[in-house]
Amino acid sequence: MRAHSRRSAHRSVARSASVAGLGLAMLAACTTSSGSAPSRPTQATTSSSSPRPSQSSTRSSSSARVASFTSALVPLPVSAVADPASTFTLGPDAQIDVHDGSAGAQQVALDLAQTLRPPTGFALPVVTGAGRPGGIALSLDADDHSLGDEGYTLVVADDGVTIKANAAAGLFYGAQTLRELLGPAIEAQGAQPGPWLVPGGKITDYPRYSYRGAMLDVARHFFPVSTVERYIDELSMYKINMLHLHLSDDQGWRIAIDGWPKLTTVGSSTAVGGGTGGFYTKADYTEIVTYAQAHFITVVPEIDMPGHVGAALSSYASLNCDGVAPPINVTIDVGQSSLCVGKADTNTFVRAVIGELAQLTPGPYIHIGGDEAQSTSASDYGSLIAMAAQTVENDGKTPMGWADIEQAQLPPGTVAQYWSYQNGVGYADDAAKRGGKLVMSPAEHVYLDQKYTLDTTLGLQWAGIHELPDAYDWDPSVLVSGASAAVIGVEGPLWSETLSSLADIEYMAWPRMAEVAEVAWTPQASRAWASFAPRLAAQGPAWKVLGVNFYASPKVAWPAAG
Ligand code: NGO
Repeated sequence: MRAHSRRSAHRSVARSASVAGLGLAMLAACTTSSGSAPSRPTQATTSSSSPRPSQSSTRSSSSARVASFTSALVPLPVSAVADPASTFTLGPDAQIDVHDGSAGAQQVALDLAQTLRPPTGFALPVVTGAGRPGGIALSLDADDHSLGDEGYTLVVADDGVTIKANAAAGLFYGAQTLRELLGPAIEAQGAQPGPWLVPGGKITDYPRYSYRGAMLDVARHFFPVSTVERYIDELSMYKINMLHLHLSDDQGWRIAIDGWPKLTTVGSSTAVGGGTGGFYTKADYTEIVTYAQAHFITVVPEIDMPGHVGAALSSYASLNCDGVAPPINVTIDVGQSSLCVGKADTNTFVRAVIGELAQLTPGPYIHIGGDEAQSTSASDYGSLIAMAAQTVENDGKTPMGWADIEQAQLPPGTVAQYWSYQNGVGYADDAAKRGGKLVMSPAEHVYLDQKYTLDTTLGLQWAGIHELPDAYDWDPSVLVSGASAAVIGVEGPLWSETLSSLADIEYMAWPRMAEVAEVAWTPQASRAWASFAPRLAAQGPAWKVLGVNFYASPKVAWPAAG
């Protein structure tokens, strides 16, 4: 399957930065770019297990790794009951049984096999059947409504692992949990010595929120398909299910639109600081969408309007009120561009772009931006956003926008993305009152583009300095009082004014995106930094094996190089 070969390709690229053997030695976290701040003002019910006795001298070296059932799990499951008397050993004759042979379960089984085969060196055939002792059984007959479409149960016994779910997404998430239980060496591309032990117990798990998102700004700097797919690989390990792509801004337009060729010949030609541009062809975009789907991630495309639209204004003079196309503004100043509202060409443009994106996008949402339109009058803003949102609705999708869109008349189901700037709370309150939904991206917690410390070379700092645990220590349901029922989830935006490579993306995203993932998945009552920090530390060795350029925050006791 295509997704699998892609994943392998990315993993081998990643491993070129890795190290020999188990790949567990420290990788220096390096950064390559620098940036400056814009002028924006600041404003479980889980049970623990005791260490398992090692069963042989060869296993004793792994006993620490399997010491506790949940010690490596991010996000923390809803319920995990250890069975210290049991241990499953994945052996050379193991097979992956797909109980009902359905296509969705088959896809998950093949994906899991693709991950497990290189490090184990085992054949791990995927077969249809009821589950043979010594193997991994996947089944879609969980028959438990409380699990929903994304939940799963995972039982680890001496004689096998069984993952059950109501839908394929749940099986996929169960498989991600199994990866974590197997330990970091399972992420390696080359054969590892094993043994492959899984601590015994039972997990019952399902997400707190249905929208668990990451945003990638591919407009300020363009990132190729392979980089986006690599980020998808990483996000999917943490049960993230939405990828919001910020496809246009002042500095660049990043998707081909039929009938508007200058958006790419002109609008995509550069990036922040005058750097190299780029754009996705429709085939590229479809490839990203398909790759994301194979990882149970839905793409949310964003075209920002009526502000943050400089690249389009530079491409087509007719979109400007004075009929003159300005040069592309490659600075990171905000609020200087606006579509010419009311002009026939503007309406034609907005409808064409939304229509094509709706055609290309299988997911339910089209994001229309709507933030920081400081060069648009209030009445123009209201009419443009209302028209764009209605166009999305007419095209069969649900409109989504930064919470500022609450200044306009919106279709009832429109999703507002709270980012806590200026009147953010007021807008979020308005969204809840009109019966809309909210995705929470408070800049002071989950803006992954903000610096970790004053010394961080990459990143901005208008929303503060975000060391750990800033992205972890908050509750999405209480930021806007009275709006908790409207909250459908959480998203970690990664703006790219200062980021221009995969290494930059990874450095700013990890470990903070893992914090966001647990905020979005795990019940609030089960979350505590003291429990999370050691589980986060356990991700470090896996990231090193995968070659992920994460920030080794001093707030976490990362395992020593081994
Ligand atoms: C703001 C702004 C973006 C910037 C980002 C940088 C929103 C919604 N609009 O967030 O254009 O890139 O901050 O942190």
